[in-house]
Amino acid sequence: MASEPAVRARLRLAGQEHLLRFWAELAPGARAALLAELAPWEPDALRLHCRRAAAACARPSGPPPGLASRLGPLPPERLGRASRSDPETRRRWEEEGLRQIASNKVAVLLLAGGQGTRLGVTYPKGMYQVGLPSQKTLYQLQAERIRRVEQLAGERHGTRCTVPWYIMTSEFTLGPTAKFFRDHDFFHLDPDNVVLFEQRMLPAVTFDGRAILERKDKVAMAPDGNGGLYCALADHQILEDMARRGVEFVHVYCVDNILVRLADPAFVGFCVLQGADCGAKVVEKAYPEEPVGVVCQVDGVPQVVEYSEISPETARLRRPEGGLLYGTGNICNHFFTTAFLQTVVREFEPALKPHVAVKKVPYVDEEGNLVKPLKPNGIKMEKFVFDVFQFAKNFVAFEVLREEEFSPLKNDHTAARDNPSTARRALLTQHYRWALRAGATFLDAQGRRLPELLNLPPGEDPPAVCEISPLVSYCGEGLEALLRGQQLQSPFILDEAQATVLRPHDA
Ligand code: UD2
Repeated sequence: MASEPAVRARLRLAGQEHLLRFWAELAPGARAALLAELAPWEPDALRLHCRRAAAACARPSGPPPGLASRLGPLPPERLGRASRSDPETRRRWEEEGLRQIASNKVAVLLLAGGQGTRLGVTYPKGMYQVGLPSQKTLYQLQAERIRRVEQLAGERHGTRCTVPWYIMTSEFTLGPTAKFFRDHDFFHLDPDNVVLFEQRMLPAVTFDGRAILERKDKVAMAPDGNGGLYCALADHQILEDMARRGVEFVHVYCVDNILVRLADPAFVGFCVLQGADCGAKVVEKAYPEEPVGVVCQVDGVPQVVEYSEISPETARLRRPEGGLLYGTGNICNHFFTTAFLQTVVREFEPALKPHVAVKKVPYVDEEGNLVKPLKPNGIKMEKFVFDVFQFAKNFVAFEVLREEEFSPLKNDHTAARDNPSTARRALLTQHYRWALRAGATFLDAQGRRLPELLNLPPGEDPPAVCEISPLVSYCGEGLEALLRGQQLQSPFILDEAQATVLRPHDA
């Protein structure tokens, strides 16, 4: 264990000796904890981090100057459209995806290191449940979709296959996530195929470049952004683990989209058949200010411009035929070949530029009082997962329908959009639609037939409550055999037990 004088000397080199200013009054346990936190920091790296943060923050906020003139929409040949392709083409993509899954070549990787500040919960977002009849959490829905897609691929190709689940956590989310999975018996997945690993943390810094103490014995730290993935892959030998399992394709996704299709065979198949090394699933943006990045080109190179970095004027530009010029919305669902990830980790990671987020960071003042600032006072530096797109040799985007695949849970109940109610409604509306299409009708508690509305106005709840377990249907498949001609009483849960009751038995 490093000694206090040694750590102090290193902090002095980095210009951060103030982090030890309460040393004299700390108890032995607190001293040890603080030394353990500070000892691994390299003085040069710490100095550079603090300087960079202050310098980045000193630059005028808003989009980088001149960005608008360097932007262009993604050329059509890079964009596949799931909804506008003929059924035969879609079938080919799906077949290819299922074939790769059946050969154990596909893994999913969840980015779950975020703090979920906007949702306002103190536990990891994946543990949140939005109030579905089944009371399933986001993690459970995801686990069940993995099991179902394994089953679909296995049945199609007569094999037993595995889609390993890699979960990137942070200091905030690792412990509770690991416990939650253990407490829920890994949702019946083999624990060997659920790999949790941790991203790095970085100190939050004041506007004049000083790391912030959140307690007398603790530095304010924040995860290094979802682009911290690439360092974390190297830190924990995740690509080596993938290689051992024979994984060649990885679906990377963010935790909060209740409709996420894990290892989506159509997306994977499309990317593989296009020979892509890197891909992004997109939806048409709902409105210019929607908080999703825009998949586009900067100086002719495919990239994502994040919602925080595009100017309102650019975001509002329209095509001559209507529709947003930059309407290709990133939904944080990415495809990577493991070969591409290896190149990124080996060569390109250091070239990723951190982005600046100015936040309210609680701190202890000179007298040692805890202060909860009312205005932003600190800088967090984050890398973005999509900033590696620029290094791809063959980048493609895959457009899907929002109502089928995107409803993120970002905010608490007080917000108008992307909150627990909108997420719950999106899932239940989708399942109601699937059931109607499969030929079911719904009755109310008194046995009266409920209206059948395939096109509900936005913001309206479906006339009947219907929840379909991902273990029964991954994306609406297989329901006709169970539901055609059935009169279902709302609320209706189609889980595995119910499916057994409904399944036609051979005479
Ligand atoms: C993300 C995308 C945005 C859009 C939107 C759609 C990025 C940088 N931005 O924005 O373009 O696609 O999602 O919903 O991807 N995370 C970590 N470690 C961190 C920070 C975040 O793992 O240090 C995870 C987080 O747990 C979540 C995902 O990354 O699963 C996205 O993070 P977010 O919800 O903060 O991103 P958001 O909504 O600003």
